[in-house]
Parts: sequence; structure tokens; C-alpha cells
Amino acid sequence: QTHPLALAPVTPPPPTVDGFVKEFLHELNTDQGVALSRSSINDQYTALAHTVRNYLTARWLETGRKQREGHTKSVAYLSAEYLLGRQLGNNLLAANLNDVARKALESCGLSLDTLRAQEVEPGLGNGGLGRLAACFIDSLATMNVPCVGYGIRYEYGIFRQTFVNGEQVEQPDSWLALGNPWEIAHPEAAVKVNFGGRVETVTDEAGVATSTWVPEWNVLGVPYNIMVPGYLNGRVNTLRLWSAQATQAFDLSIFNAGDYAQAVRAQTFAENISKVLYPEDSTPQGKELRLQQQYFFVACSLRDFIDNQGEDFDLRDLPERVIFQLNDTHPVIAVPELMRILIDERGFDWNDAWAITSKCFAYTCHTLLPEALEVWSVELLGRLLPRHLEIIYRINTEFLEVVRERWPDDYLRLGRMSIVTEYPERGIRMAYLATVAGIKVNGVAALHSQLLRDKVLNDFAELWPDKFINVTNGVTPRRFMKLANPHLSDLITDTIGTGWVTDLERLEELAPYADDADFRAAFREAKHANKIRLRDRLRVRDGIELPTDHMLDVMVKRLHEYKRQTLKLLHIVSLYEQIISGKVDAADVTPRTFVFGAKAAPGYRMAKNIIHLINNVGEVVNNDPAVEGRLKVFFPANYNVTLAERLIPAADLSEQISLAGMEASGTGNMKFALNGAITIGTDDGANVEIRKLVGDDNFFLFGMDEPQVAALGAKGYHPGEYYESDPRLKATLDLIASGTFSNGDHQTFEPVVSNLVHNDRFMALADFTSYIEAQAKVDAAYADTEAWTRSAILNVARCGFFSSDRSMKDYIKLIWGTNPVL
Ligand code: 26M
Repeated sequence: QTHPLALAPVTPPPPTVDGFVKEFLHELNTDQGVALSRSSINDQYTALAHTVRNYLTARWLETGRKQREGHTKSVAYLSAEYLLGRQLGNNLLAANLNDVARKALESCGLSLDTLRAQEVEPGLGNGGLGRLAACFIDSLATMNVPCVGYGIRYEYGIFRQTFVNGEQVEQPDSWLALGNPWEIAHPEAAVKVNFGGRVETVTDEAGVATSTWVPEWNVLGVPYNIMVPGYLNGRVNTLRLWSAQATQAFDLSIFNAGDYAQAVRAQTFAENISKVLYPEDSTPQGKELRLQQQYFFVACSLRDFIDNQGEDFDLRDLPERVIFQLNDTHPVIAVPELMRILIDERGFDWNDAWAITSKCFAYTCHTLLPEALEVWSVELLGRLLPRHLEIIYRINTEFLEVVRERWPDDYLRLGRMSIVTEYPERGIRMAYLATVAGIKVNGVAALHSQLLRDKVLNDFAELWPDKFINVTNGVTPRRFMKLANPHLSDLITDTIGTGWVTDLERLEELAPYADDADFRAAFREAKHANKIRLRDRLRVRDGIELPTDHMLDVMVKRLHEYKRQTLKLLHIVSLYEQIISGKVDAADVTPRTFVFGAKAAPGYRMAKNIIHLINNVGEVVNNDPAVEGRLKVFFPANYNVTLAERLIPAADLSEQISLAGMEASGTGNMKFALNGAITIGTDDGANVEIRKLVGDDNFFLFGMDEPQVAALGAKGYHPGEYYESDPRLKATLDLIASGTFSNGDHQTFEPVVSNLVHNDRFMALADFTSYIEAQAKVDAAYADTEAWTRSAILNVARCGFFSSDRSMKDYIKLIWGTNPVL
């Protein structure tokens, strides 16, 4: 009954230049409906993307078939964020189509680089957490592990940052405006998601209560599939992002029935749910729409996964089929949702439902900042998801029973451990719910995991010591080395062969070459070529003229006080102060260019003030003839994955200077080290592990360690004492306060200065002296070019551990128990 050709997926012509040209022109003509001669760059880019996609489709369908028929255990990664970065280059690389595509386009008179530049990156994440999710799905595909990534198809991703007179101004990120050739919509597979209403409870003769949720309104979740190709292995996993759409029922029920225009307008209410990514990356605001987003994508994803197991699937077997990995607390509402499905829809009793649910989830924590831990108000949760609230209460009651059994009469502990908190208002602590439900709880670097066990979740770790584990983060070497740094990648491949791209520990084979003068010269040449690539990009992107003969000192990450961009700034201002006050001769200053990249949460006043100050310091320092061009400060706007790919390979010095005990891991730190930058950093997050691997001689450590920070905090920290007692620090802060960077105005940066002198929660002043001393060592080390290069090479050679492939192996071994499938 089917055509014999339909038995196998359609494959495009063989990947020859001619075949590729044919397929490309076919796409251009039939899909875009234009002739090459009249096509726009966007037409050409879209046709190229579709061509690449076509080459991967057969593998994608095959992967899906195997996964369904194999009944193997899958990872379902639940993440509110995926900071993917541009797709074209990555997918060409994974499919080994780079050379063919380049030549094919050339034969059409087109440039691959021009078309690559046309892509607007999908910025569906804030920073580290979202980028980690993207690295993880890349690694799982490359390692042949069945995985589906679930998330939200935000219509607007992370805002585009612009500067107006040095101040951050946000623009919407309309990344879909010109279409997205990488996604495939499946409106026919939409899932209904309920909200609001009430719970009806009936008690039968036996006294058994049954709850039914009578929801008030609903929306549809439309899945969009995106391919996640493994590197050169023919596997293509799926990223499934949900987009919210209004339903008919919704239009007529909660808004005035009969008012047609109003009903149509009301659609936007539903569609708001997936409209925009929340740009906070540390202080959750407890906004209703954010909770709607969380439940929306989680409800769609659970429904989707369960339905895909087939009609006669026994949900008792769910733990053998899936592990839902919770990327922070954002998807934790999945726990009561699965309970609800099992009990209300499938008729399980509580204990059976809990036996299943408590085997299906694992929780990754990404923070230590208390204000970053999500707590949802009971009022809001009860209004939006009344049945879920009821289920959470029951989970808590039964959990506190366990606590009481273990520690009878320890009422303080019960209060501390309760999922429900009473202060400052009644709320649900999502991290506790995740900890109670998860089979494992992991931190993201060794120090962070230890602090979780010893501090943040200490009571829970006492109750369940084996639940708490560490999995140190990693980054994908495909995007952040092979794609981003072709010069260094070619040098590495010429030296040790190609295997390192999927087996990053093999970089250690480079170590002996650190002592080879020819290799060092080649390594420096690659670094210099990367500076030129960066200079060319910044020239057109930002009108910046980057010196290529300076030490390049880079600090790129979200703007947050705990990350201490101000400490970096104090260093720069201090160098400047020493020059203009005549304490130092400009001719003796090591030529350095400082580059910042950072977005501030739009509502974070202090962060925005700091951005303004960095820009103004740059304006003054860059244009003061007294500096003789030896110091430059640049702040290209809108730091994103695309810019990271250019910037990181060019860096000499990587700034990782958070207050010890605050940065859970960091992943930028890993990218820099793997691209041959040396780190100046505190003993924090994954810096600890980087330093241990590369060795003290190849890392500039400074500042207090976490126990010292804790001790200083306990003793009482008085930043004013540092200001008064260190003349260099005082001169630096006074220069800012004097209005030098604000046209003489004393008010503009008063908040930054007075916060540092009077509050300084993240102890920048306490670490200032140590930081300045370490920076002096950097200058001295940089003067010895051969020794510096040797250190940089050893950083590359010894950081293979930080591949996200290794992270995924750890998750598989310590948490998931899934197996690679060919
Ligand atoms: C929560 C609620 C409402 C709005 C936004 C949020 C939110 C979004 C992102 C909160 C936190 C978010 O991200 C935190 C984050 O990126 N953490 C970083 O995770 C990285 C990967 O593990 C670590 O390397 C970083 O150290 C850690 O800061």
C-alpha cells in the first residue's frame, strides 16, 4: 500500500559539490521561490540552511525510529533556557559539509562567510545555565546517547543590548523576524495545558477522598523541532521547543463570549506565555507569567514524552524509560505534574504514584546565592495551579514525617526543612521540592557541590548523604574550539591528529610541545591571527580599533556584583591614576587592551550604573594622550555566543574574579583555558579545578578563599577600613568620586563608589591589594614571551577534562544509568 521508495527516508544527492549546488538551487527556487539572480542574502542563507538540514534529515528520522523502537532509556533534559548560538556553522561541521558547501557556494558566486553572518543567533537563554544546556545536548548527540531537550520557543530571546551615552538600553530580540530555517513546526501535535480554576474533592463511603481539578482556562503548546546533530557520527537528536497558542475554548470562556473582536484580541493573552525570555539570571521576581511559562513547557513536555511511549505503555515502567533532568528549579513543577497525571488521569494511588515519580527526576543546582533560589508564593501557586499546590502540600506532609522519624522532637529542623516556608510570606521552596523528589542532586563544580552539602542543603545531606553528588560542568570542544578557533584547531590536529575533538583528554599529548620552540612560535601565530580576526569583526561590528600587539585581557559574563566587574575596573582606574598622577611613567606600562562584555538585568540598577562607569572609563582612558595608547578599554555591546566565539580565541588573559564561594562553576573560564588564555582568578567554582590541573605556575591566583570569606563575614566586614588604609585604593576610588569619568559630576557614579566603601557585599575592597599584586605578576610574566606561551600551551594541554562530553559521562554514570546506543 505504500510506495517502495517511501520505506526509507528521502536522502539528498551525495555530498559532492555538484550535488550540493543542485540541492541548494532547488531550495532557492522551490522553497524561497526566487531565482539566484534575484535572491536576497536572506533567501540564500535560508536555502543554504535548508540544504544542510536536508542532508541531516535521513539521519534524524532514523535516530527517531531507533529511539522509539528500541525502548531504551532516554534523557529528557528539562530546561527553560537553551543559549544555542548560530546553527549554520555548527551543523555544517557536524555533517562534514563545510568544504563542499564553501565550494558549491563559490561556484554560484556566493560567499559562505557572508551567508553565515546573516544568521541571527537563537539567544534563548541568559548566560551560563542556558549555554550549558546547549553544550550538553551537543555532547549527548555526539556520544550517541538518546536525549530529547525540552524547552520554550521564546518569540523574543535575551534582549539586544545597546549603549546610549554609555548607558545600557535594551532592544527586543526579534530573532524570528526573517524566519527560522532550522525549526519544523508541528501544529497538529499541539498539547493542551490547563490553568486556574479549583479543585473539587469528593469523599466516598469508605472515607477515601478524590480530587478533581476543574481548570478555568487553557492554552495550546505547539512543538517546534530543531535538529541536534552529533559530530560526524550520523546521530541527530531533537530539541523540542514549545510555543503557546490560544485555543477556541479559551477565547469564548474567560472573555466576553460573543464579542468577536475582544475574543480575537484575547488570543494575545495566551500567546504571551512564550513571548519573551525573562532577562534575570539571579534574582527571580516571582512573576505570574514566569510561573505560567514554567508550567506550560513542563506540562507539554511530560505529556509529549508519555504519549510517545505508545498506547499500551505501562507507566509503572516509566523510570526504565526516562530520567527527567531538572536544569535548576525552573522546571520543578514537573514533579507535582507527574503525580497529577498518575493519580488523577491514570488512577494510581498516592504511594504507587510517588514510587514512580521519585525515580524519574534528578536535580541540578546552579547557584549558592540565597536570593536566586526560587520560592513561589502559595497565593499565586494556588490561584494558577490549585491541584499542584495540594499535591505539594501532601508531598511535604509525608516528607516531614520522614524527618520527624529520624529526628523526633527537632522542631527547628522541621521548620528549616519544610518545603513550605512561612516567611516573608507563605511560599513553596522549589529547591527543596526538587531535592525531596530527585534521585540525585548535583552541584556544578567540586567546590560548589561541597558547599551545597555543607551549607545550603546541609539538613538534606544529613538525611540522604548519598543523594548529593558533584558533576563538574564542561563545554563543547566542537563549537568552542573547532568552530571558533580554526587556527589553533588546525595546529593541534597537525600535531596530535584529529581524535581530540571527541576525546578531549588527548590534548595532553600537546604537553611535550610546550618545550618545542617551533610549536610555541606556531601557537603564537595562531593567537595573533585570532587577534586580527577579532579586530576585523570589532571594526565593522562596533567601530572599535583593537590593537593586535597588546596583551588582550578579557572579562565577559553577565554583569553581577558577585562577579566583581568593579574589581577589574578598579585595577584599570588604578593604572590610569598612577599614570596621570606621575607615579608611573606611561612608557613603563605593559600595553594592554581590556575588553568587557556583559549584559545587566534591565531592572538591576547597580549593574547598569557599573556598565555606565566602564564605558566612561574607556572613553577617558582611551583618549587621554598621557596614556600614550598603552591602555585601551573596550566594551562591545551585546555580548552573545557569536561574539564569544571570536573573542575567546584571541584572549591572552582570562578574568575569573568572583568572590570565593559565589560562582557556582563558571564555564567561560573553561573556554578561555582551552583556547590558550591564562587565568587570573579566585579560588572559586571551577577555577579551583582548572588551577589544580594546569598547576600553580600556569595560573594567577589571588584573593581570599571561601573559608576566609566566611571568617571575615562572621567577624564583621568593614570595607571603609581598606579604603582608609590602602593609599592606592583610596586614590582609585577618589578619582572615580571626583567626577573624572562623569564630566565633573559627582552624583553619576556615587552609588557605585559609596556602595563599595560602605557596604561591598562581595568584598571587592578586601581582595583589591591581592588582585593588584597578581596583575603585576601577570605583567612580569607576559614580558617573557616564551615562558608565557609555554604556560598557555599547558593550559590547553591540561584542560581536556572540561569537555562537556566528560560531564555527560559523569551524569550517565552517577545519575542516569543510560547507555549509548548506536
Ligand atoms: C529565574 C527566575 C526568573 C527569571 C530568571 C531566572 C533565572 C534564569 C537563569 C535564574 C538563574 C539563571 O541562571 C543562573 C545561571 O546561569 N547560573 C550559572 O550556571 C552556570 C552553569 O552551571 C554556572 O557555570 C555559573 O557559575 C552559574 O552562575
